[in-house]
Amino acid sequence: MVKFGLELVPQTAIEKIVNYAILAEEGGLDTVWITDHFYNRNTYVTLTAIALKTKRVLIGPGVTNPYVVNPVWTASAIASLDEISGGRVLLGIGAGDRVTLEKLSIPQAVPLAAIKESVTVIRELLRGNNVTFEGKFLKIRNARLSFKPERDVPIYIGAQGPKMLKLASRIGDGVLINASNPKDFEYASEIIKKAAGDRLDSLDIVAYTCFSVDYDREVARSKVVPIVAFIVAGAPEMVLERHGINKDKAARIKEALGKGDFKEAFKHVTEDMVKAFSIYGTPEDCIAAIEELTKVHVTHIVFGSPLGAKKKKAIEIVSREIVPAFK
Ligand code: F42
Repeated sequence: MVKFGLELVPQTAIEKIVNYAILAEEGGLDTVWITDHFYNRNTYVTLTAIALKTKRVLIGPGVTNPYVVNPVWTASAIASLDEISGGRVLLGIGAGDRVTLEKLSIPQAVPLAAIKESVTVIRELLRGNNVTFEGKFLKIRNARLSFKPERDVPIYIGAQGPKMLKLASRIGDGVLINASNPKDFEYASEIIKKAAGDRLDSLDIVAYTCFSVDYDREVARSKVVPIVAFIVAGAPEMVLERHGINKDKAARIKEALGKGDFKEAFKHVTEDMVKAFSIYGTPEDCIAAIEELTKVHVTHIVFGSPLGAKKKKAIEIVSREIVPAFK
């Protein structure tokens, strides 16, 4: 059965984020993911607050990265969170958002090695092992946690590109794919199937969607436009081609965003862009779109930003009308 999760961006007071997580748990969702960007409220502080106020839902960073946060620190944070949540933690890790890394003058060097080595080291530390490691990205001598979780914590890897998808399928317990359209999952699942081999059945393939629901379709649509503008501006050419999006139109949006002219950028977001990069509309529209994703090997849907005009209302609609349609 398909699993459901909620992405929360800690841009608002932690108390509010915790209340959304409680709503998600009460509404029958399986997972809650907290994004990680240094300029928002701290991911682990937010997750700790959620851990203390929830009982069942699985929680984790979605996703942290090994450039800003040293993997040994991540291992310790995840083990601590596992303890305080009663064994409900998932770790989401990825190569990091390039724009954010640039602000810190951190080059996203050797991202494949960075993820592979970090996952290896974090897993060993979480198993209570003593780690000495000499890699391209990480060099660690005689490191060990003074405590450890009582189980193997599942590790999910954020991946979009072909090489990262391959790596994630080989070493991850799950793959978090930032996409909302079946075409992207058809593409990804070909790579995943080949790379995962025997592990395919146990691999959790997650659609980390840009999602917006409202009884008024136009209201739902208006909320995804700004996010879609940023996705289009950052999308590789191959992805634009996959969705038949005109490169010049995408370039116009990128240029306007670069100048900070959001109104101009959003004006150029077309219907094909919105359809390619988001799930939006009435509950029925969203159910139909999710059904399409389940046909292309997606095993887990994460409802991501913006969710809707009002987050609380959107989570209630998701819990009451969308999730039950799949149970
Ligand atoms: N990033 C954040 O910073 N914070 C978040 O909260 C966050 C959430 C999130 C949720 C879901 C998700 O899927 C991604 C999310 N991200 C978040 C983004 C994430 O951190 C990564 O940036 C993203 O998932 C990585 O995307 P990607 O698979 O396209 O990987 C990049 C690095 C890439 O270019 N991959 C290429 C590929 O084909 O997969 C390979 C690049 C390559 O070959 N590199 C060479 C190498 O050796 O590694 C050398 C390159 C060089 O010059 O160093």
